[in-house]
Amino acid sequence: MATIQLIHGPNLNLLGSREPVIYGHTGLAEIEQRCSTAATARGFKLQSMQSNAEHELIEAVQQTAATDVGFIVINPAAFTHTSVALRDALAAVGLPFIEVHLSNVFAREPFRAESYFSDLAVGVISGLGHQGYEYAVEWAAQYLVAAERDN
Ligand code: CA2
Repeated sequence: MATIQLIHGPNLNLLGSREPVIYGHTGLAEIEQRCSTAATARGFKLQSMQSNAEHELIEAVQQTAATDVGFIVINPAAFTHTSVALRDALAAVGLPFIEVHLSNVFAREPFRAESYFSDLAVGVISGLGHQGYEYAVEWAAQYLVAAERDN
């Protein structure tokens, strides 16, 4: 069974401790635990990483090519709006991915409505808080079940 890779971009290590009105009260560890439970319930493993450094996120994406990762769930955070390099890494690896945002990026400053990832993503979830990650992992698991069945 494949692995689902969760990738969190810069400043998301602060979740649960700052700006709860925008980003909620749930910390990264709890989000990862919930996603892991959702993946395991469907027979998949979940790996998770967070970095504040663009090159580490790029390396994490590149490394999936040498593993059994079959799907990526990524919140690129501020790199959503700036990083051609992270976009290129996802395009190069070619794995299906869902772009997740805790907040509704379309209801905030105009620059947050621009993403370097959305056109490559299988789908985008924005504004559903921490549950957005769980929905994405659920969807990824169903996608992988169907892909394994059809192969
Ligand atoms: O809504 C999201 O998930 C974002 O990806 C979060 C990014 C922001 O730049 C995007 O436009 C939308 C910012 C992440 C910062 O995370 C923090 C968490 C807690 C406290 C402070 C920042």
